[in-house]
Amino acid sequence: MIDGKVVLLTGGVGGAKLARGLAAVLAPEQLTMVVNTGDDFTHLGLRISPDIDTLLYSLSGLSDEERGWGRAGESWNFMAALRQIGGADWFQLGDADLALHVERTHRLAGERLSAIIADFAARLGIATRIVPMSDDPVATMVLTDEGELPFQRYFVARRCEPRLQSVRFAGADAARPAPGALAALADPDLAAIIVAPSNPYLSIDPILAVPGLAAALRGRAPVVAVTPVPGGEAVKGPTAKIMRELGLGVETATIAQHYRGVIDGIVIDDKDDAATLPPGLGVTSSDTLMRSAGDRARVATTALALAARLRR
Ligand code: FO1
Repeated sequence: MIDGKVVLLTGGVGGAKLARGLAAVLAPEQLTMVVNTGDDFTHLGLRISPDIDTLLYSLSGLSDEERGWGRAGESWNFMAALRQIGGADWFQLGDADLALHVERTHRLAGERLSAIIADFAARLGIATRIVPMSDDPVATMVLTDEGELPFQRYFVARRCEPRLQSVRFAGADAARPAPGALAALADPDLAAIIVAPSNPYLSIDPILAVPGLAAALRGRAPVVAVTPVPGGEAVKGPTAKIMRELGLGVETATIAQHYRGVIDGIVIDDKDDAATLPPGLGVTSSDTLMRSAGDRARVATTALALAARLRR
């Protein structure tokens, strides 16, 4: 496999499959996941961290695989009762999921998000480190033809229907990387940094927007991305729609161009054309669709093998 430590940069639903693949093929102490928190927001007084929670549920086997977020076998009594008394019902909070948000919000009065998540992960039996990109608040804001919308208003309430014009990450300039993220990137044994096939514009860019993190990525170990648009199609979610709205070609070459200066290599899909990629990148090709545990492990191994090759 690969000797040394691995850092995964990831969002939620799109990245969770590769996260599971890496967790399956690496020893827990080899892997740190640095997770987007630009989607985090305060709702009904509760602090919600969707991408972190998606990883917590995915890696502990509690996730609803069909929906992609939240817990399997969830009940919705809270939402029904909330609706009855006129509460905001555009964002679904399952009864069991609610425990995570209530406890996180309660503990945030005196603790850092990264410490709380480390504790949740340990209690859910997850040995891999899950680290928020920052303990400081960063809020993804989407400028659309309907005006500027906070991320969850755009993504969930408006189902990504407004035409996207640009994205900004409020608070990112002043955000410091979470200590665990910096420590993982400064580890002398670091062998690979993998960029998950999450939405580049909404899930990975917020991580890269945290100033100290972007700097800490450079020159440490090969950075390898996995395409989120195999064969020019997004597997799930709005990546393809957003790319079209930004006037970009929906293809892996556009993603490689977007990550220029950040990545050293890219795992493209067998359906992609390597000839269209920017020169100078390490490239390997695979079937990148991850339907099964075997697929997830294969894509993880492919990305790690490319990083190992680029390290030599
Ligand atoms: N996504 C939805 O499309 N609708 C929801 O009602 C919703 C609720 C929700 C609650 C907790 C949580 O952790 C995630 C939730 N998500 C929901 C998913 C999430 O908001 C997005 O998929 C991510 O932010 C994008 O990565």
